Amino acid sequence: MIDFRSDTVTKPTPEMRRAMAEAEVGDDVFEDDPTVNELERYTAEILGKEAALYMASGTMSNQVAIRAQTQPGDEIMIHELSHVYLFEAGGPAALSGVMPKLLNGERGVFTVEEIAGKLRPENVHFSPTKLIVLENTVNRGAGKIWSIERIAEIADFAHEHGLLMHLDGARLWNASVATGIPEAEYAKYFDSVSVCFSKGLGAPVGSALVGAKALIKRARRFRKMLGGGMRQAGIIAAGALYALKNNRLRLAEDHENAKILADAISKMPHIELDPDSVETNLIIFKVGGLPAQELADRLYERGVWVLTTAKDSIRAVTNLEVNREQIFEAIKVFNKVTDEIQITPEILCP
Ligand code: TLP
Repeated sequence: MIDFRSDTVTKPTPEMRRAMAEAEVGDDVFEDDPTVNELERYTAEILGKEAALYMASGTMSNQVAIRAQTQPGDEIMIHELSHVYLFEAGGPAALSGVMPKLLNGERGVFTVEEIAGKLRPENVHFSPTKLIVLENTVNRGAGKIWSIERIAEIADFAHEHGLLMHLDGARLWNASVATGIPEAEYAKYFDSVSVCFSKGLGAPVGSALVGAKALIKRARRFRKMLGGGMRQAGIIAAGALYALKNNRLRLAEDHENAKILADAISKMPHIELDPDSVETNLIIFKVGGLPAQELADRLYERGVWVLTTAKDSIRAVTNLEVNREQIFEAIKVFNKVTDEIQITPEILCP
């Protein structure tokens, strides 16, 4: 199978497994696992922050960030398409007791005006707004990259109004490789940043939350509370460290592959896609003339695995497991499948 379901599907390579097998370990709840400590030090250094905390997942990292920076009853401002809001099992409500104020904006990117229009003044009736959450790149925005200027404007507004900023940077590595803007340059606008090792970088497990020492100390307690205090976690941290050292720059290949695939399929019947909208490794396209699931099933039968994101749309994510040759193979399959589709009257008028 050529697996475009997600960049989370990657498996550790033999070299990564070797690094994991040979990792020095200790008890991380006592903070004496040298591999976890090195991963945290190195991640904080890349992000230009004082400290980092290894987490079991991106979800845990985002949720701990929210818990550590809010009180129950507070409000967080967040885009309606964000992963934290849509795909983290109601975590902000269940774990932090916060009220989400939903923001709009094209492909997951919002403006200062959007926030300003929805920010309510201090008043005994209102839930106090504490945190603005951004996602970069935007998953449901088909890998959209935030412009650094827009982030800076929002950070200025946040500081003027005493609001904190959290970045869900699950794919911040992709944004940096695509723009050449270092991760630390993005991160400097945020109080907390979550990054993932288990997506494009190809590690089997883990994410990290980075920020100031005091915040990370507080986050460590909430991680423990949620059951995320791991013991000889150096075994998995070694995979993350290997990924960070070896797989960041190669994300450019995933981006080129996404571009090649998008250019080709955008010309095919039943597919609606602007190839210029593809900025990183995520492609989301509309399907016309048949249900998206049916197109996904037909692709699957021929060895190309994609996920539907709605009744009429499909996501394809290029990743470390898919090489250039397989991209060309996948294009052939797309060609065949889209050519074969007969628009029957039932499909046109179900
Ligand atoms: N995203 C997954 C699914 O959960 C949708 C995917 O296949 O894209 N932030 C962002 C922006 C993400 O895309 C994801 C995972 C997470 C956080 C959560 O990471 P994990 O899966 O490690 O909890």
